[in-house]
Amino acid sequence: MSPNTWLAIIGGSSVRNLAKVSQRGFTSYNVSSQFARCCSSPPSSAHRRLERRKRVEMAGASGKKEKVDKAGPSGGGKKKKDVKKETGLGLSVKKDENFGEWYSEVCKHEMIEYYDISGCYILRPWSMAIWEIMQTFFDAEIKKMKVKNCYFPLFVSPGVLEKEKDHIEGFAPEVAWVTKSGKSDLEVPIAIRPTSETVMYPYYSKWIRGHRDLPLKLNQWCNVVRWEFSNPTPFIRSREFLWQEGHTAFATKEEADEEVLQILELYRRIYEEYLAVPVVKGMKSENEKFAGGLYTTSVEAFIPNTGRGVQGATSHCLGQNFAKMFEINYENEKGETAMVWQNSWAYSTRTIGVMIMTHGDDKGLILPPKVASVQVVVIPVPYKDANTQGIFDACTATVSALSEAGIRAEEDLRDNYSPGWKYSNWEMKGVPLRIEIGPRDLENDQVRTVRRDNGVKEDIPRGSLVEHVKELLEKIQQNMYEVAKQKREACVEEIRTWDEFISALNQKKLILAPWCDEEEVERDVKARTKGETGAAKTLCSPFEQPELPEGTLCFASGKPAKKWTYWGRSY
Ligand code: 87F
Repeated sequence: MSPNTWLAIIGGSSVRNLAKVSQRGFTSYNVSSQFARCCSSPPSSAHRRLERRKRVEMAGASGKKEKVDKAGPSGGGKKKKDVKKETGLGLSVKKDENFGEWYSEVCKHEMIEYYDISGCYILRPWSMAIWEIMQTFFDAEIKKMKVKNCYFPLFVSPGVLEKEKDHIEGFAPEVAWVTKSGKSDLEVPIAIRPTSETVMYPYYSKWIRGHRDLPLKLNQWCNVVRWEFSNPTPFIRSREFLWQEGHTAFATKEEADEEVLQILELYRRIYEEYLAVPVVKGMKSENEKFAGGLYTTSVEAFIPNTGRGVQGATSHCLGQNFAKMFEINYENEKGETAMVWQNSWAYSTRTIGVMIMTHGDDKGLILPPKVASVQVVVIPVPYKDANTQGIFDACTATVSALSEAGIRAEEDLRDNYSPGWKYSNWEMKGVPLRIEIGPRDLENDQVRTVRRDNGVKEDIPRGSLVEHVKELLEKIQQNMYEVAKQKREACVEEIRTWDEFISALNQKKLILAPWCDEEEVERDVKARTKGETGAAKTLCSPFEQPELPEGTLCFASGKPAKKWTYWGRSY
């Protein structure tokens, strides 16, 4: 592998482009300009470039195959009619009509900002808060398992990457390299971590000496860089993303096996309990597992609108492959030299993209209460002759009462927006519950609640505000999960023959098929389904297996089936 064949990224040009973008100042939040967003001044070339790239990147969410321009940081791609209509409030496209554009628009309110380097996105506070809530949960859980946090450097020397070249070979085109400092070439180019096995394991070899050094359980919260060339999509596939990566070493395979499943269960909980997204736990096929490991387990989600599966998180048992490569040996109780058993596991900011795709609707985002940084927004509804100050005070008192009870609540007392505009704005941002307070509510000592998930309105006495709101938030969380699960279940199709498989694939189904579990057969299915929208592959073999009657045949090869496996196109 010559560094020349890898991508070199460094230098000042991107920084200069960034400066241009930030001078545009085209985001506007006042009432009059909301109907003419983006259109008030002639777009600069940086703006035009950014807009062009956004169109290419929208195709990513819809799952269409579009390539990122390999030539440079500005991306580019084929020209497409700009379909965005300015309708002022709300979204300009419907989820069912143009999923890619819908996703992009929803993300922009106010989860991400596009950046002038293709495949890179700014995570705004609205999405970062969600990441932090999941992080708090997961971090506490792994600490209960005696995992310790650490931080290893971002840079990888070519030497250690080379050491691991068998497993890195397939990934090599995605490794980004620093080749210069200022104007001079570096003597030795330095890679930017795409994952940290090669960064961490030399030190595992140094730190693990005797059986008392085991188990070693480390985790780091960090960013990684993978220079992808296809379908950049906010959160789902970006060139830099945030994740946690856990790397553990044990004396026995049994301990490693047990941890793989403990971690996978935490990933299930993140999706199902926090993000209200149903997932399937299962085993990856030989083709789809992490090549450097022994076996890979995953949680898999499904996006009904595009008919695509999405790998939610992975928990790998690495076996002793890396221990061999990096000489991670220890002296066991009998005084013999033994090799460690290792695991690695990760979930990333992709989780947020899956959540947006699952729950969003034609009004915008819908955030599950457990991850929403604002769970309740309180909006005053003053009328001409009403006691405006009294209404404002009631709003403030409501927020205080909710906040004291540990509910994340905010008031919107801005006087330059109408209540109707505020309703739409907070709906677009996905706040799970809205409270409206008007003159009649003040008279009746009540507030009006409006659920974001189903629009149901209710008047509740202020005396029981906190209990009611707590209950409502729990109901919303539960309902979002149930609705998402029903939608996914409606897409599952159990098939037995090749014709049924193709028909289900064309209908964007999540296919459950009896399979012989042979690598060659999966490769063949991929080749036979390759087309515009990407090939079908295995997603996982669910741990919960339906009964497989004796004599059931593989849908693709006609050989005896060994297991039920989920198949589909995927992100
Ligand atoms: C891209 C470039 C270089 C994925 C890559 O899943 C290397 C890699 O090793 C690479 N993309 N991978 C596999 C990552 C495996 C593993 N690493 C630790 C995980 C969990 C956390």
